[in-house]
Amino acid sequence: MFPPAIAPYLDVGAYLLDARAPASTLYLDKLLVGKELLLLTRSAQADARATKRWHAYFRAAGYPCFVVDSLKATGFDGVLDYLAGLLRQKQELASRRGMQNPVLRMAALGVPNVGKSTFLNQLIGRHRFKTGDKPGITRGYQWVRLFNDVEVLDTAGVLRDPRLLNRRKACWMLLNLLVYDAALREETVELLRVSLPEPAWRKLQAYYHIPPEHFARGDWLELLESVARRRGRGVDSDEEVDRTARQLLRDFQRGRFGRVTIEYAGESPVTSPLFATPDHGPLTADGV
Ligand SMILES: Nc1nc2c(ncn2[C@@H]2O[C@H](COP(=O)(O)OP(=O)(O)OP(=O)(O)O)[C@@H](O)[C@H]2O)c(=O)[nH]1
Ligand SMILES: [Mg+2]
Repeated sequence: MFPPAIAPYLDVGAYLLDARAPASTLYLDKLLVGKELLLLTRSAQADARATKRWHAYFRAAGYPCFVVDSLKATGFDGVLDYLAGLLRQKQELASRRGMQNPVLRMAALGVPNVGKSTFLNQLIGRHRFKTGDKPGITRGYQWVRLFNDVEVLDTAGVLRDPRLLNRRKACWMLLNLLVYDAALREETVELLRVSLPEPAWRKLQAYYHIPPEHFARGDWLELLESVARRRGRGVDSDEEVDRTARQLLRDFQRGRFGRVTIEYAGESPVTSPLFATPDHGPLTADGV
């Protein structure tokens, strides 16, 4: 979150969305309307065709949008060109008004652990912002100069609207945007189960050495049983269920089952209240 007093000085609100679940990770800020830049990040972990559709969907809705992966350093040329274009516009406007040396200011925004600091580090080409694989690494906010005339602001992940958040918790936990919570394990493992495409199932089966006769896609607990059995364990106690669920989620998050997209453009509604869809105009907070 950034202090509201900064908003008028920001030219770009760069929203980092997880390419695997863009609908659940987009929360537009009312202080930055018209300054949005959407970045579909972690794209190397998402299904490439699904990400392409999201990209087209956001472009059709009128938002500048780029597909990036901050660890693989892909997609950054497009972002830099876009920022250079904005800077030129700002310089032209400033010179018409007799002002000199304007600075373009951009804030990286998005849910905890989505990859804001990693994106900025890659953009800057140096490790200036602290990163880590659990939510809540960045505290407060921090400015860094990208070039002489571009400054970027790193912010802490925001959990703002509890009503929207409650419906997204399982998705966030699946993507490691929320720390493991036993109360959400059933919903989260079930979401993983129904989201895995056939090739990912085959990878999962091979990864845990699950023989076909043991392999059941039946329900979330059967899936955990199959995973636990590989280690000669069961899921007879709460602790064992938790241990196995954590392991399964961790393996998914490390990409052991390949590229998996959880939400598809046109199927999962974006519920951020300020978002305007291509067809329906602004949505209400309930996404209807
Ligand atoms: N594969 C992949 N991993 C990424 C990418 N971006 C970030 N990560 C990983 O995601 C984790 C979180 O990254 P951060 O940059 O710390 O996330 P953040 O949004 O700044 O998190 P907070 O400051 O806690 O809100 C780290 O382990 C990163 O290595 C990406 O594009 N691809
Ligand atoms: Mg951070």
